[in-house]
Amino acid sequence: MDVMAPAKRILVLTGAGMSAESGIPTFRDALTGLWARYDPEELATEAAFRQHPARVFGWYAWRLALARQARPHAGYRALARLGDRYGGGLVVVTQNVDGLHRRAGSRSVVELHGSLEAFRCVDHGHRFPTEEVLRLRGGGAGELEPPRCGECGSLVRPGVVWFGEVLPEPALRRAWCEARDTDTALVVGTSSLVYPAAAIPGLAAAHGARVIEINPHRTPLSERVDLFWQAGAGDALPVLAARLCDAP
Ligand code: BV8
Repeated sequence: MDVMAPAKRILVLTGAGMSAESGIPTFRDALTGLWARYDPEELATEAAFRQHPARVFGWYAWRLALARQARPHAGYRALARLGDRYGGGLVVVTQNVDGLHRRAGSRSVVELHGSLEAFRCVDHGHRFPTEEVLRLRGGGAGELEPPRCGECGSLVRPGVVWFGEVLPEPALRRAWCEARDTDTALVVGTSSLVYPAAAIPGLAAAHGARVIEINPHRTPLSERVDLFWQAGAGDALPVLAARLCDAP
């Protein structure tokens, strides 16, 4: 923990494990029940959506409802507290699409992979109201026919970044800049398997940053970090926040 004491700037990179203690399954186990037989990388693609729109849209509508019901746990609140303590010196770069960092009060959040709250038409990007998606009712087996865009009649898709799609340029640019400028990278709840997000800790380290990982399990990043803290986000982050915020 003392490895973080001299931190002037902190880049926090989070993944699905950050939301596990808020009851949202991690990406690799998000395919529970109805979707258990699919590989997430198969469902989280435009091709899968165009081939099986009701299956893919049903999965995202289910995840949106789950995210809306979820409450940010103590680890989220600890990151918001650290954000208040470090002001502009702390940024949360998240791979998650559930919106929980902002709901917990973090003000500097970069959403690399979009948001479950954003829907748009698959062909022209016309925005579609989230509340209308929440009012839809599926035909069973978790499937849900996507609505049609009121402007052009195309299918409506979730506003997330699918595999094979480029990340939003402003978000990616901000993440690269923060990785180059930070002196501490805190990597929480990610399997460090999906790129380009997984390249962020290495970029920070290449520019002299210390890297700390919080995860109950080891990952491909674990042997390259300055400190591997084997713990859940909800346990470790409040302890870290108390140490850094209450220190004289
Ligand atoms: C792209 C939104 C250009 C959708 C997601 C090299 C460079 C660039 C691209 C690639 C590359 N190599 C391969 C690629 C292609 C691909 C990729 O990375 N594939 C992987 C599988 C190898 N990348 C892309 O396609 C990206 N696009 O680069 O565009 C391009 C285009 C074409 C070809 C080449 C390049 C787009 C990637 C974004 C995809 N969208 N999400 C949705 O949410 O449905 S990715 C999605 O999966 C998540 O957002 C997240 O990023 C990822 C899942 O990872 P995690 O968040 O880490 O979750 P996971 O379940 O895996 O792990 C949870 C962890 O939590 C575990 O370690 C667990 O131990 C831990 N944990 C559990 N409980 C707790 C905990 N930790 C703490 N506390 C707990 N309580």
